[in-house]
Order: sequence, then structure tokens, then C-alpha cells
Amino acid sequence: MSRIRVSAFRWVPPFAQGLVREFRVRWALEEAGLPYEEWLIGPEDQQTEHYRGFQPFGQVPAYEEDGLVLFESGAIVLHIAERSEVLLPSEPKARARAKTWMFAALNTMEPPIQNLAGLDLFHAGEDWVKQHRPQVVEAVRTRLAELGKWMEGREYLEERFTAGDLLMTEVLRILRHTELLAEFPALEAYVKRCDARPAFQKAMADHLAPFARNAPS
Ligand SMILES: N[C@@H](CCC(=O)N[C@@H](CS)C(=O)NCC(=O)O)C(=O)O
Repeated sequence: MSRIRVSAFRWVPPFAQGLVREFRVRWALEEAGLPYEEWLIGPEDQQTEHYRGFQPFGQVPAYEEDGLVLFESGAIVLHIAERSEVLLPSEPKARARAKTWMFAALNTMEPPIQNLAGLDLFHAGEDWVKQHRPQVVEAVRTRLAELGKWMEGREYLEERFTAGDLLMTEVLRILRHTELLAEFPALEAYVKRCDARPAFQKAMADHLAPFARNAPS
């Protein structure tokens, strides 16, 4: 059995708890049934040459498996999914469709959603944000409406849960500080459906545990 190690923050403020990108990797590993060790880091580690050898941008997550080092949550989830029928169907067309949705989550949905989260979580109340935010909200709403239309009458993006759904619902959860998802009941139900998976619940508990242990006093 390979030895897998995933970097995660020792502690982040409550607004970021549940949203750090290593959570996607934990969830994928749980779905795939692959055991792993967490590698807890802090801001001081992000700048070191050692950590940058694993993650050139100093971010979380970094992933190590028997001498293979990977970074970028999407690439790591894909690497894990390649070995798991739960995450990627072996039938070639279904497999390609699932990968298409993985890219759609990260490349079409996440940029506008992260843009909004960046404004709200890091720059709330600043003058330039007040002017710019309505446009950003509209960009998110447009994508949500399009995805919501696709999800009408569907439980998952394709016939069944795949790594595409894992990444898509992960990205949609970034909007938890807004009411936007509630405007699209099909999407809200879809996120709830995926969050109810035992692998999600286990990964979330493991993601949150270090924050409780290392909360500043
Ligand atoms: N595209 C990267 C983004 C990783 C990322 O943004 N990580 C955040 C935590 S969610 C981080 O480490 N932020 C600290 C920093 O950028 O210094 C991925 O998906 O892995």
C-alpha cells in the first residue's frame, strides 16, 4: 500500500474552515478508500524552500505518494480518481464526461465564485468593492442559472456520482456566506446530496479536527 501524505493548515480562521482546498483531496481519498497522513503546516512553513519544493506557490494542498509530489487540488483529485471506480467510471465515454465536469468545476464555475468570495471575505466594505460587487454577483448568478438548468431532473452531473460532482459541489460550497445557492433549489439539493455521503462527512470531520485542537487561546 502506498504512503500518502497531504498538507493542510494547522489552523485557519472560521471563515475559511471547511473551505481550504486540501478538503477536496481528503474527500477524494475517502471515496477511493485510500488511507493517508495529514501534514499540518503553518504560515512559517509556506515560505520555506522545503515546502516550496512540494508546492511552488506555498499553498495548500501538497500531496506526496511514494516519492511522487503533486500540487493543485484538481490534479491531485484526478490522480486519486484514476484509481477509483467510485470517482471515475471505467467506461471510456462516461470517464471522459466525468473529467469534463472536473474541468468545468475548476475552470468555469470556480473563477467567478472565488472572485466573489475573495471580495466578501478579504475586502468587505471597501469602496471599490461596493462598486464592483454587483457585477461579480451577476457573473456568479449567470453560471449558477446555467448549471441549475443542467441539473433540472438530475441527481448528479451525469448518471451517477463522480469526481466531477465532488469538485463541483466543493466549488458551490464556497458560496456558503451568501444566499445565492438558495435561488437555485436544484443546486442546493445537489450540494446537500453530495455532502450527505459518508466519505464527505468523514473527510470534513478530519479537516476540522486540527482547527479545534490548534485554536488560538
Ligand atoms: N489552485 C490551487 C489553489 C490553492 C489555494 O488557493 N490554497 C489556499 C488555501 S484554500 C492557500 O494555500 N492559500 C494561502 C496562500 O495562497 O498563501 C489548488 O486548487 O490547489
